[in-house]
Amino acid sequence: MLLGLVGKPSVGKSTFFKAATLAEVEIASYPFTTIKANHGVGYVKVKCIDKEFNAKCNPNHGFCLEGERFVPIDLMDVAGLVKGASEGKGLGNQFLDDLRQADVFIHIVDISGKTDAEGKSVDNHDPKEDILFLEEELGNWYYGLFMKVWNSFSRKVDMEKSKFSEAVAKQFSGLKVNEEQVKEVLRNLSLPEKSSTWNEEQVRSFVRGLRKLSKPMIIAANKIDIENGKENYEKIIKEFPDLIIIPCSADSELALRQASKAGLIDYIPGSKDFKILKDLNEKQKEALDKIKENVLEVYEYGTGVQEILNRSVFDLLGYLAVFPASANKLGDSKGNILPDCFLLPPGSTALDFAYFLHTDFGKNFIKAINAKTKMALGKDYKLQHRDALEIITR
Ligand SMILES: Nc1nc2c(ncn2[C@@H]2O[C@H](COP(=O)(O)OP(=O)(O)O)[C@@H](O)[C@H]2O)c(=O)[nH]1
Ligand SMILES: [Mg+2]
Repeated sequence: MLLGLVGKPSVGKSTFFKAATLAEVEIASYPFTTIKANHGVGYVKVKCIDKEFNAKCNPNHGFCLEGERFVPIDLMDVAGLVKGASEGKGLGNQFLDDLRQADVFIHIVDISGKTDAEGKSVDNHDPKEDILFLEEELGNWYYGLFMKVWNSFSRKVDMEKSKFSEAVAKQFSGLKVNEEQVKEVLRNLSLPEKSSTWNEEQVRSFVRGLRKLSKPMIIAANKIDIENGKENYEKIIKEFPDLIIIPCSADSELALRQASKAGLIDYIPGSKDFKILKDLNEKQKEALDKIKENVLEVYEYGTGVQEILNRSVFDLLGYLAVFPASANKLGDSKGNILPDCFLLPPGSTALDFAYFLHTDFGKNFIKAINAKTKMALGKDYKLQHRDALEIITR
C-alpha cells in the first residue's frame, strides 16, 4: 500500500512528508531529489490492544506511545505538478509516472491562498482553482494513458467477446485498477455494451470514474495556521461538499515532532496537546504557544497530519489492523509481547491472514482463534479492525 502526496509546488508536500516520516528529506532521498519521488515510512495510529491483555507491547516495527500503536506505511512525496503536466509540462509525465503505484492520493493544498498556480508567492489565490486543476490534470493523465491503447484494446475485447472488466483490469494493472472497480464504474454509467463504439465523452466519463475509484483522494487544507486559512477552509468545504477536506498544518506537526524528538516536549502525533518537559528558551516557547493557540486548540484533529494518514488508510482504502496473538502466549520466541500489527485490505478473511503470515500457515490452516474472546473462527471469518488472532495449523 502506498500513499502519494500530490499538489502544485510550494504547498507543503515535502513538509508534510518530513513531518509524517520525520526523516531528513534530503538525506533520505535519492540523488535526484527534484525528479525522483521520495519514498519514506510514515505511520498510521491504531489503539493498541495490549491493555486488553494487561500487557505492555514491544513492537517489531513502528512504535507504541501511551497505548497508541504507530504502524508503518509507505509514503511518497512527488515533485510539484503544474498546469499542463499531463502534456509533459514541467517534467509532468515523469512526475505523474511516479503516481501510478499509489493507492491513494493526499492532495496538499495551500488553503491560505498565498501561492499561485506555479507556487510563487501572492496575496490572494483561490484554493478552489487548485482543487479543480488537479482533478483535471489527473483526469487528463489517466485519459492519455487509456487513449494510448484504447482503440486497439476496445476493438480486440469486443471482437473476442472477452470479459470487459477483466480485460481492463489486466491492461491497466500498472495503475492498480481492479475488476471490481471497473464493474462499479460500469454500474454507475449507462454505456453501450460494445466499448469500441463509445464516443470521446463516454470514454472520458469511464476513465474519470476509474480514476476516482482506483486513486481515491483526500485533501489536506494545509497552511491553515496562516492568515485567511480558516476563512478559505470554511468556504471550500461548502464549495466541495463531496470531497474529504481536512484542515492541516504540516509545518506545526513538523515542529512538534522535532521538539518531541529532541526531548523538549511529550507529543503524541495526532493529539491536541503536548507536555513541556524541559526549560525552553523564549523563541521555542513562543513558537509552541502559537501552534497551540492557532492550531491545536482550534481544530478537531490538531495539526491534521495524523488524521489524514489514518483516514487515507482506514476510511478511503478500508484497511484493517490485525495483530497476530494467542490467548495464552502473547509473546514471540524472544519474549516480545504483541510484536506485530499488520494492515490487511478490506474483505480479508482469517485464511487470508494465515497466508499473509506464512504460506505454510495458509496451506495447513485448521482454524483461527480470537485471542480476546478465545472463540474459534473458520477460514471465511471476515477480519475486523484490531482483531487479535492465532492461527492453528495441522
Ligand atoms: N505556515 C505554514 N507554512 C508551511 C506549512 N507547510 C509548509 N509550509 C511552508 O511552505 C513552504 C513550501 O513547503 P514545501 O514543503 O517545500 O512545499 P512543496 O514544494 O509542496 O514540497 C516552506 O517554506 C514551508 O515551510 C504550514 O502548514 N504552515
Ligand atoms: Mg517538495
